[in-house]
Formats: sequence, structure tokens, C-alpha cells
Amino acid sequence: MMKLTTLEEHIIHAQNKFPGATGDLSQLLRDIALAAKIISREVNKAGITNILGLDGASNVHGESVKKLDLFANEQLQSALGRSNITCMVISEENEGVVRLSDESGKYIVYMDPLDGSSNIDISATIGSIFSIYIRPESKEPLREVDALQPGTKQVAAGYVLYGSSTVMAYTTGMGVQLFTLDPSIGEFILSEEDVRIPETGNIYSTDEGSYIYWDEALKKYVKYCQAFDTETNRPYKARYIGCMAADVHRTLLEGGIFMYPDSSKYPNGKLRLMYECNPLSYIIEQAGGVSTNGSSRIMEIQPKEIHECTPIYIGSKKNVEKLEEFFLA
Ligand code: AFP
Repeated sequence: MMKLTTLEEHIIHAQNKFPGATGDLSQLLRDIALAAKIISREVNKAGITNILGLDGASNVHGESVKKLDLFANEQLQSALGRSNITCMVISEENEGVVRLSDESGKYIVYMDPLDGSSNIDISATIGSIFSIYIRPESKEPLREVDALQPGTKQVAAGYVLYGSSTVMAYTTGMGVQLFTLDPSIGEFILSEEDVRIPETGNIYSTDEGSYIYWDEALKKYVKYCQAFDTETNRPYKARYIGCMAADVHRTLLEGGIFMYPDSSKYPNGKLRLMYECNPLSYIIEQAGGVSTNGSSRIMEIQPKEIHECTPIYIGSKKNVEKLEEFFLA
């Protein structure tokens, strides 16, 4: 019989490779996984329990908030508050930072509790994204600025997708591990270890309906993707789910490129640096891919504010390099 490895076992095994490890990060990942299981359960019964739909409020970006967003936000925050190892949480759903009761906790966690919320009403894939930093050593009380660290300082990051199955991918800087939730036993089971993104792929993913707002270089690159060329397997396919975590997950497994550019509509891009772009960049880089804002590596951007936006081009090395040629031309 095939031996199954649970997420818990995998985390403990990884921790054992570091004799001095306190186990705090492992506990944090387990807490996130627990919240993910509860969110997954709720997502699956959302249609039946009438949890779908607007609750009438707006989030800090003026976007309408749905009940599942609030539920996911609460579940993740309460899971992170369980073990007194997280001092501060920054969530897409909260305007300011959320200080947890034990401010001596070692970790700062960014999260997008429910990415792709416009997919809720159509029962399409949504996700949760997380990114973990160490609180800087200081005798000063905890400040918001302590959370403004570049993505290169992440100690762990990952996402959970609630799709045709629930999957969780995470990295602690030692490759990307992928798990699938078996709902009958309530366990995330290892489905792929050390996932590698294909070096090149034939899928491009972007909101092409916004073409009119784009720079010329990007327009030309997309025309390149659509041109016929047997040697480079073009024309590429276009795929766009409208949930970055899901689009990046497909890119991770099948290769290609995901793009959310700056444009005349969104001069700084629309996706959030700290809880969308950095964690997904960490995953993609750990799998051998590339992530840039068009001129710099996403993970090297020094953040100025917790909710800031950035353009992003992320995916297979060769695809992103080709796009960069168009930007440099
Ligand atoms: P929400 O989490 O607020 O629904 O936003 C999802 C998202 O940030 C990202 O996951 C998608 O890729 C992107 O927005 C979709 O944006 P467009 O609707 O502008 O294509």
C-alpha cells in the first residue's frame, strides 16, 4: 500500500533537520492549515448555508466584502492567536495592522484570507495566501514599520486553494511542497514534494479586456504570444481565473506567465505587494521561476506601506525573460 505523508508529519520531518529549531514556525504552519480546513469546509457548504453574498460592508480598499471573506479573516486570525507566536497580522480585510494579545510573539503574518472573492458567487476557485516574517529585534514596542520588510526576508509563505479539491502549497525556503486535503479524514496529504515549474510554458494569463489601458511593450508581447510559430509552440493559450493564487498555481504546475501590469487604469498595478505578490513570488522562485515588476525582482522591493500595490509578471523563467526583452526594446 502507498505510504501517505500528512502535512503534520512533513512539517515535523522538516523541522527535525534543524536541531536548534524551536518548533514555532512549524506550529504556525499547522495553525494556518487548521484554519484552511475550516474555511474549506465552509466554502464547500457555502451555497447551502446561504453564507454567499454581500454582507453590506466594504473593505479598506472600498471593495464590497462578502461573508466568506469575513469568515476566512476571522478563522485565520483566531488560528494565529492560538499559540502566542504571532505578534502582528496584516490582512487585506483590515485597514491597519492587527496586534495579537501577546505582542512578544516572534512572527509577523501577512494574509489575503480570501483571494478572488468575485469567484464566490459562481462557485469558482478562491484561495487564501499567507506570508511570514520574523519580528525585528528591538527594545521598542511593536510598530507598523516593523512589518515593512522586503519579500526576501520571508521565512515562509504559501497559499491554499479551494477548488475542485483543496490544495495547500508552502515553502520555507527549501523548495515548494504541495498537499491535497482528503476531506474524509480531514488531513492534508503530501501530493508533490519539491515542485518545479517548467522552464517554459505555452499559457499566458492576464485580464486581456484591459488591453486598451496597457503600455505598447505589453501589447506587443501579447501579440507575440498569439502569433504562429511551431518552434516556440505558439500561439499560446490564454487562461485567466481572476484569482491570483489559482492563476499562479496553474502557472506553477503547467508553466507560462501570469501578468497584472501597471496601466493607465491602475498606474501602480492592482495586486498587493505584501500579501499577494511577495508570497506567490517566493513560491515561484523556490520552484525555479521568476517574478518581476518589470524592472526589479518583486521580492527585493522595499515596501513603503502595508497595502501597497505593484505590477507583477511571474512564471516560467523563459517566458518572463522574453517579456523583459519587449520591455527593454
Ligand atoms: P479579490 O481578492 O479582492 O477578489 O481580488 C482578487 C485579485 O486581487 C487577484 O486574485 C486577481 O488576479 C485579480 O484581483 C483580478 O482582478 P481583475 O478583476 O481586475 O482582473
